[in-house]
Amino acid sequence: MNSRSPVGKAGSLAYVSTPGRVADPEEGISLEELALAARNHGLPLEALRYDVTPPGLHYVLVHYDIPYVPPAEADMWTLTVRGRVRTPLTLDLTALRSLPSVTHRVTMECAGNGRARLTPRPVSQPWLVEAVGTADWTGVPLRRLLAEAGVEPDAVEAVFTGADHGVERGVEQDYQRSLTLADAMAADPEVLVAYEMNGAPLPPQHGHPLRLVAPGWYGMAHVKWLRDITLTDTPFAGFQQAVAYRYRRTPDEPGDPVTRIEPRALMIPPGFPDFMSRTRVVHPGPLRLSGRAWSGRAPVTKVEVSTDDGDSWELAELAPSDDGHAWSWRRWHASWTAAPGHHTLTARATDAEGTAQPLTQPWNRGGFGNNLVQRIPVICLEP
Ligand SMILES: Nc1nc2c(c(=O)[nH]1)N[C@H]1C(S)=C(S)[C@@H](COP(=O)(O)O)O[C@H]1N2
Ligand SMILES: [Mo]
Repeated sequence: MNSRSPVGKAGSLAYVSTPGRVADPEEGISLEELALAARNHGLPLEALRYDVTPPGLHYVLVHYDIPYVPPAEADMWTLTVRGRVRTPLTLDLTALRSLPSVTHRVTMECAGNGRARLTPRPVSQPWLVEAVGTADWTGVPLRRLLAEAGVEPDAVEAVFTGADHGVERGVEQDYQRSLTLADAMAADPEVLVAYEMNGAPLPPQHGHPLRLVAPGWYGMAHVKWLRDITLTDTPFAGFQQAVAYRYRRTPDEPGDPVTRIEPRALMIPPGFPDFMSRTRVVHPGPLRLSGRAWSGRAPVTKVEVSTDDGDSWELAELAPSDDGHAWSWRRWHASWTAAPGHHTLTARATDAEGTAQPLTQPWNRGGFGNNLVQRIPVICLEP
């Protein structure tokens, strides 16, 4: 594999992995992509029908190993809150559960969603469009915990550390991400330290027993297996913050950080599948096209649907916005009368900030934020 190269004596490890590799357009899927795809999984698009994604169907992305927490020890899991605070806290799960809790319905999406459709293709988890899910998360508002600890005036960021651990560019490290103090303390969207998903303890792959939930943010911000929150007086420069998750077109530029979820609409593939030809099959006549749309920047205000590969667009009907669920997807539908032949179906979301999904791919080296519209090839059979 050409993804490993020696680091010599400088590092304690005999190799470094090379993030940000871009596959040669001629190159087939690599073993590292197969290894990633074998442990992570997406949402089957037919499950877009559910308001809240059923257990096991929410997408999963883990960078390292899923930490093992013996069931009998979950209540003893401790979260520390320290750094630039007046009173450092150590809270076990029982203590966290005894604090006032809130539940937020949140649509979460991996920043790498859409990566596998890019040309050239960045070598990483090869998502098509399915790295998304919606859950009801219950926990303690982060701002309440920070207020309890007492934020020092010179604190600028909160750094979140997970219990999982791996190697990035030859250096052993924990999974860590930060939020600015303003984002961490915001009332809307309100960041949660969550211990329940859909009314039950978090499943192992979703962060058991504790995770961060940052509504509106791409997945990487929702730190799983959360064990420490440290307030710092300088911006955090860790790997997952300053090196990975940057919009870069060349390897050396610093790049803008990956933050909020770009708008996206997905259609539930109509009819039934012919996986070998990557086509959906429908019978002629009236059909209801439906799906979900979301944006982590502002509420979705418009979904347009095309049944002729983007030549013409029609407004879809959006389900009424549910005030209590501002950070979860909205249902939409449109009607179509299918006529025999080949068709390409597309849907396009626009949010309240006026940002619309692009019709050409927004390429970058990491393959982040590719919210290019979905295209569904359909064959309509003869009557
Ligand atoms: N500790 C830790 N937190 C993590 C990750 C991780 O690898 N380790 N992956 C992040 C990424 S990139 C995503 S997209 C989301 C996925 O959350 P889910 O698996 O619950 O859908 O978790 C985030 N939180
Ligand atoms: Mo992700």
